[in-house]
Amino acid sequence: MNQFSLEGKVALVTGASYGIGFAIATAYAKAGAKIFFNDIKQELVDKGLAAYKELGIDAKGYVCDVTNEQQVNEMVAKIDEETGVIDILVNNAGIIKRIPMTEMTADEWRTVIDVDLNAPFIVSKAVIPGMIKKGKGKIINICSMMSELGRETVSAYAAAKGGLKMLTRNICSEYGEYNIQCNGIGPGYIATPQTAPLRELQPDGSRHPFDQFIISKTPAARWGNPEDLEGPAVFLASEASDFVNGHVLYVDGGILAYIGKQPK
Ligand code: NAP
Ligand code: GCO
Repeated sequence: MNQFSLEGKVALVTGASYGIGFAIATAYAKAGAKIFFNDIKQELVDKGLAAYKELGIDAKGYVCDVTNEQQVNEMVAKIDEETGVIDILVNNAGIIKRIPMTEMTADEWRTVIDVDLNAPFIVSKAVIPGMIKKGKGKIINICSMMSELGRETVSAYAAAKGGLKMLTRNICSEYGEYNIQCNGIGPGYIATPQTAPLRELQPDGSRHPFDQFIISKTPAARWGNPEDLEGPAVFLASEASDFVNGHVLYVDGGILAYIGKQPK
């Protein structure tokens, strides 16, 4: 049996109407998994369904706010009833607010922590009992460079993603004995709507200063694409990683290993 196959597996990828989640879910479908995803708005779920259909993927979409425990529990129960226990959970849904910390309100802070850290707890808590009953399961948390590094204006996001790295290790520690593997993927700087403001062309047509900064900090000298995450995500969802647990796999083109290109 191909140890990278996801044939017949039930995969829930949160926030996967587009972006990184969509790419991961698409890769899972190509590996044989049944795809379930959610988004906050019906219009985005519909947009996602159409995009999956265009690729020949018969995904199922739900309107569900991952910070709402009742909505999450109802979604997981529906998937369980209609198709079966969730084998693979990807906690992908996430937001960022780029505000200097001293200018960030407590409510803005709480909103980021709620989506990026509390929600992975809520969704993981909802799926783990079924995985225990089934005797196996895979949870993949989408972490970040900010699970390891800080930078100006992203205090809440970095705190959340740092916490998500430790939640990953704790789920590994607490549920590894039930043959549940919980790992993280730490994408580098990926070209999605979330990072579009950092790549906007300047009025004079030049590249955004942050864009140039990331190019100088990445040995691969390019932004990542969502497709760069597909192989690592399939690996962590498959039997090939059954003895990999509590690990964050950084898919960053080498950023974390590199001091950065010296200015000419
Ligand atoms: P994105 O383009 O902004 O997509 C995020 C997705 O999450 C959207 O579908 C969004 O739906 C959904 N979402 C947000 N809040 C939600 C909620 N409360 N309930 C349900 N869905 C919700 O982001 P992305 O770049 O694909 O990033 C996906 C994940 O990767 C995030 O966790 C992000 O932190 C992480 N990440 C991104 C990068 C990068 O460079 N892009 C790098 C490292 C890590 P709506 O459109 O309805 O809000
Ligand atoms: C930012 C970016 C990053 C990326 C990602 C890097 O403002 O610095 O949005 O946070 O989204 O998390 O791994």
